Amino acid sequence: IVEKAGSYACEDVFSAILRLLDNREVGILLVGEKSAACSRLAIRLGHQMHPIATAESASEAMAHLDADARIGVMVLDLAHSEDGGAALLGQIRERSKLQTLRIIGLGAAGTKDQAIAGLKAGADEVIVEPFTPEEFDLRLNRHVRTAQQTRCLRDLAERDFLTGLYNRRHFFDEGPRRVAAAHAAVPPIPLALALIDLDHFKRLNDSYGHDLGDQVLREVASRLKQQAGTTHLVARLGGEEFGMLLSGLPLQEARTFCDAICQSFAEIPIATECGALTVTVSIGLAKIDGVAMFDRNLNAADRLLYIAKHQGRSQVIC
Ligand code: GH3
Ligand code: MG
Ligand code: MG
Ligand code: MG
Repeated sequence: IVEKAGSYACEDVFSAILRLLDNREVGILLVGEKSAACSRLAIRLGHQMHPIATAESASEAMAHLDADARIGVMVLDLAHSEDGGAALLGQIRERSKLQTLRIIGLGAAGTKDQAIAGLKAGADEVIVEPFTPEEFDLRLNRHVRTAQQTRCLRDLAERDFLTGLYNRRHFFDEGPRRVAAAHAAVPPIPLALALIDLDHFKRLNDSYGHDLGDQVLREVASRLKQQAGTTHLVARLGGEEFGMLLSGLPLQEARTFCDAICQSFAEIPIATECGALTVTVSIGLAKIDGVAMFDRNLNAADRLLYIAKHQGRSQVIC
């Protein structure tokens, strides 16, 4: 990003980044005003579909960070703004989701004060000119590795091992956050909570074995994930029970959405090594109507699920 004097050049910084791109898990965001350099990089990388993004301003940087969860490391030219990036760093560190973003500040020679201000504002480290490409390479590499490890630990904490869906812990963390945000929105965003339980799953295990049961659970999870898309939050809450927090759907539309889920399971069998098996689901669906009511709404959905089971399964009760 910093193209002028010093014992390194923009090109060296870029080639250090290029060497890291084998691992596509961690996206890198470059923030600086040297637009010519940034666009040259973009052109070079554009052909290769690497998760690299460039931004010239703080607002552009925030937009990238909001839109692309793969970004794990940010390289920030501290001279990109009058305040040495302090406002951007502060804004980033305020967001819970961006607490673990690794931030490397780049400082011009003779700007030690700015470097310290950058560290105070939230940069993990500041590299001050002059530095060699090798040094930059080593430092960047370390941050990318840390970002990978953090991501790995986060996945272990919030994902379900069998299906890869979010787990119960994450559902109960993220659910109330989404409820609060939806209530704070103007106008408020309607939410509904669906509890989805496989019908007679024990029989399937008893007839075909636990391994096949696992295989079916993975396929069910994959379908639910696809149905939830990026709008709705889906998690495996336990055994053969899944939760879905539906955003932006009033109860009647949520009902239609859940009916479609129910119907698709009844109509489309799951391909397994023991042949095509039809697995139906029952759904209890409750409207969410209070910020601090996540647990209570889940209980309501659970009671409705119980009714769905007693009324013959493969149906939605709301
Ligand atoms: P219902 O329609 O009333 O929900 O009947 P069900 O048989 O699905 O419900 P029940 O609660 O009686 O049994 C749930 C079964 O789910 C029992 C258990 O063996 C199975 N199960 C739970 N977790 C797993 C898992 O991780 N893998 C497999 N293969 N089976 C699981
Ligand atoms: Mg049960
Ligand atoms: Mg069941
Ligand atoms: Mg169950």
